Amino acid sequence: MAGQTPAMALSSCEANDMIIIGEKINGTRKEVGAAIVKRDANFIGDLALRQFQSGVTFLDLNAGGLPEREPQDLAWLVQTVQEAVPEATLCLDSPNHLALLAGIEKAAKTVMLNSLSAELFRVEGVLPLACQFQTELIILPIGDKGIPPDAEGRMTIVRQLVEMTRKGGLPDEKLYVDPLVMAISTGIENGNITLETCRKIREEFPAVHLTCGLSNISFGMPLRSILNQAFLVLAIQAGMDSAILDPQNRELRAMMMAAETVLGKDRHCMNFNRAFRAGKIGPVKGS
Ligand code: THG
Repeated sequence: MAGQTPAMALSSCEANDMIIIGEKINGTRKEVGAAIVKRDANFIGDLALRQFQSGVTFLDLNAGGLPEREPQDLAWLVQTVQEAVPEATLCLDSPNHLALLAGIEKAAKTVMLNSLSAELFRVEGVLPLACQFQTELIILPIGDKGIPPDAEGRMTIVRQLVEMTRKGGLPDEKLYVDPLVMAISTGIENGNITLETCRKIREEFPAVHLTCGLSNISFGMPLRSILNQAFLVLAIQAGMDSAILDPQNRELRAMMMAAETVLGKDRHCMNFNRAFRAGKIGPVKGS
């Protein structure tokens, strides 16, 4: 785009709107895990619809539970969510390629896969699926020796993985690199390491998206939502254009839009004004 300032060039997302991946359908959450076991389609359908209506691009589906049940559980989740919200695009959240394949086979349209890492079983299992079905793909800088403690170590893995996806014919635009967010309560530099990784990825791979599991930052802390908001603002400044989060958290959504606006990613402040007039941010209409 002509006349772009360096700050604007940081964003890979031309339509200045964050790509939100709704986190709530996750079997490790107690009520969701129980609903999956009981095959409670109303409960899951309702969670899907409410997230969709609050504005998400993708709905994350994580079956959790026992590994041997995961393929059938994820297939059921896909079918159930699709019946409740046919327009939704799904993000299948599992390291297990058999579960991902079972989900893909039930899905009406192309999904996002969450995720590929450099662990051998995922390179052998998940990468071929992403290339074959041309899915959107989340990439994690985890290797066979775990998560590298610093940004440069994470970059080494990201470089390896991007080389593999390029070889497999998946365009960079379909990649969502997750720099990995670790709890600030377990390491004082955890936030800074993630932010530094974001900046390096943005610089070296301008066409990829950047996403993360935002609320990991606040595990084990009070006032989690406030910490999540602070981190989201900094991550957006570092080039994050997507996040896995609770889309029904209005404060978080308002903070996200405010950050994009003051960073010059919202032309004529149009998104912010529109969202306010539509009652998507600010006081709940009618109260
Ligand atoms: N990266 C990638 N995928 C991921 C994660 C990541 N998938 C799973 C997880 N991390 C992101 N998903 C969740 C889902 C739920 C919660 C946190 C992360 C959670 N929910 C609260 C609960 O269940 O009580 C409530 C949420 C709220 O009220 O805000 O904690 O890092 N690629």
